[in-house]
Amino acid sequence: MGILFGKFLLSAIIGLAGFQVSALPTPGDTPKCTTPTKRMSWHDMTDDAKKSYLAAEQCVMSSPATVKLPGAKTKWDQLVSLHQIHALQIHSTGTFLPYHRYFLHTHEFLLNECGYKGGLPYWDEPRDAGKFSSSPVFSPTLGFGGDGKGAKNCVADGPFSNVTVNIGPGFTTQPRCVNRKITNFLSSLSAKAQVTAALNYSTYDTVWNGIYSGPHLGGHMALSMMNGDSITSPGDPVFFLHHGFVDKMWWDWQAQNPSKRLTEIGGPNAQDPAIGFTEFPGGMEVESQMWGHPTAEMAAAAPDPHAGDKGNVTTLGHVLTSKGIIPDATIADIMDIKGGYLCYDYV
Ligand SMILES: [Cu+2]
Repeated sequence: MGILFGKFLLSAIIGLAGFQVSALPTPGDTPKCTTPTKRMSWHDMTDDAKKSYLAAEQCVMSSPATVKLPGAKTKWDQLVSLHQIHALQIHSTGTFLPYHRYFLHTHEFLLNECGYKGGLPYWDEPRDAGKFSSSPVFSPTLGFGGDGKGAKNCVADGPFSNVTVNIGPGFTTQPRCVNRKITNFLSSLSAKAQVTAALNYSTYDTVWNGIYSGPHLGGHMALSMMNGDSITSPGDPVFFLHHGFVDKMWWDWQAQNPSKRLTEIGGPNAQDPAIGFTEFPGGMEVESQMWGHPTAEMAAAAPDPHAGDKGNVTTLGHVLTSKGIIPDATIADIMDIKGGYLCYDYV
């Protein structure tokens, strides 16, 4: 009787302990994604959703910085600065797609802090290919304002006409306006045929560059955000709609073969000095004539491009950082947009 009771008590304790252990989060645990937020094209959002997104973006731009980053005065500057210090490791590399996915997530966190509760918008660019300037994205009332005006191409109408960005151009930190220059004929590079061609590659090693050099670059050329500055283009909030589309392209490719493509990663994790940005000739040193070199403070803030990789090839262990705006993650965490760490879907 006593032994039996003892055994019962023992198994009850083990059971209880087991229950407690499984109820507590353990390292590596990610929450389940049960109700993914919907990321919609700007075309399809309600007027109220557009207004609420634009208001939150204005709030991010007028909120003081909370994390120390070189030259950053506002939360908006923090985002631009993050892109600036990472610029030579997240473009023309295998980390291009994962870092920008994490970067959108960091932006989403700041929008949430400013009260925006909907899913991030993206821009379904093929719908406007060849005629970007007539897109609803550039509405002065329910969009991002129109084409830039004057010698500096400053956006002159809409919610961002009086915004100052303190990061850039290149590796400098000088106050300037939100600016863009739309070129309609270049926006035909965002047509459906170009997107299909980019997603036709069968391996990650080839598709990242198909997207990067194809519709991604085409959009940047057609919009010339922040004077076409590769280092600080996120200063124009249209960047985040464009990169929402870039992220959607990667996801569409992943979803064609999830058993393989939710874990497939590769490519270099930093620019080759002899090549630099693949879209410009001459290599890093020649290209630095366009945007200078990172200052000592920027170089010190830039993360180790090999962190988590044990070499110069991008792996699932690669560390993604926002320097404390949100916690660091690994590429493994962000591969699945409905994996738990991330929880959204494109509709
Ligand atoms: Cu970028």
